[in-house]
Amino acid sequence: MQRWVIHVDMDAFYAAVEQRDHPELAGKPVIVGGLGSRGVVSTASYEAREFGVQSAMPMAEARRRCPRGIFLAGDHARYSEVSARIMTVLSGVSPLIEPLALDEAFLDVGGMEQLYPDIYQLAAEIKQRVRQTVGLVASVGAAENKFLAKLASDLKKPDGLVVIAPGKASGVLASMPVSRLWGVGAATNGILRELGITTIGELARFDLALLIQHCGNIAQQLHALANGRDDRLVIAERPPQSIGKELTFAVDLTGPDRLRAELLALAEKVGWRLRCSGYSGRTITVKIRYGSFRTITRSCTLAQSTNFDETIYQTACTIFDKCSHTEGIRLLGITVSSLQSGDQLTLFDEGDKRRALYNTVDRLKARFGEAIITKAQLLR
Ligand code: TTP
Ligand code: MG
Repeated sequence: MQRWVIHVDMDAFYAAVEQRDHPELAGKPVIVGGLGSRGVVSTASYEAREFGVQSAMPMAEARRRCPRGIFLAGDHARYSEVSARIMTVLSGVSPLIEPLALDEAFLDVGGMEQLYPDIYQLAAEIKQRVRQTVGLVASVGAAENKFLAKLASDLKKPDGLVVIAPGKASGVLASMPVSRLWGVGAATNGILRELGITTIGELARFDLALLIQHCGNIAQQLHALANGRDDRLVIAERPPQSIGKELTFAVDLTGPDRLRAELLALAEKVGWRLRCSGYSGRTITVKIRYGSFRTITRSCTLAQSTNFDETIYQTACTIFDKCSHTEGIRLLGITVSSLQSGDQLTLFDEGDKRRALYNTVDRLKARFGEAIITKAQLLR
């Protein structure tokens, strides 16, 4: 069976999220990073890259190169949320997904030939699903292994789609500098240069025994990569144990209405996180820390797993009502555990209607941020 690995990497990820959420920034040089005197650039939109602005560059240098740039501190919670959404879309393509960073992942798609006429169409479908769901552009590379797939996703950025067909790697690699290989830093680069090796093609043809003499342990790996060989497997991420959220209040809270409103806000956040990451769970746990710092956790396990805000909220209220209310409360938390992949299963029509409602709500949240829509009770 042909091995196929796909690598997905979002274009100018942080900057693209900012441009998507603030349409007035579209087409402009947007630079996200530390705005303090010693800040560095996290990323720059492709418009800003034309001015020579790059990741990891001191912000002061970026301002010199691009005085008309729009400089933003960024919103990391938001990027994580968008990332979770992207990973869920990718998990829908193949359960064998290995996220590498917020904006990139490997997918093992070997054996999916029956579902797609060819690998190019599968890669195109992934780009389209990501664009439809989160409104952002991904570059995608497909090849017979991880190394080549990652290289491929980078070849035609932005908005790239490159397939390196089996056996065609040497043509792509030949003239690339050896620094493109994993494991080649400044030191190894120096050694290779002394051996007269600057391109991957030269390294691929170099005598392995001689290379081991000069580079030691890493030689074999480098030689294999230079020849387009990479045996590493795509390792699927293990599902999380639980998903939750807790909140410490500025002053200790009392009064059932106020505390129930906090539970509702927490339930809404936890439900959204579950749905974003494609899980539902059966065990709901409420954590209470009283003003005296005494802390208790109480759980309840449902017959069916859920990721619906209301079910989480109602269960949390039932648990909460059974707890002591003689002191003010300093912290409240809700956690959902006993997780399983996928949606709440339900045999009733009611579940389908609610699912449809959540799909609409979640599309709005994914597109415009978590705060765009909330329960009327929470609008105070
Ligand atoms: P990258 O995928 O390396 O960069 P990018 O998505 O911004 O641009 P492209 O892939 O189109 O070249 O990194 C993903 C995000 O990680 C990036 O948007 C910001 C963050 N990041 C940093 O915070 N510091 C860094 O030095 C780098 C490289 C990335
Ligand atoms: Mg990227």
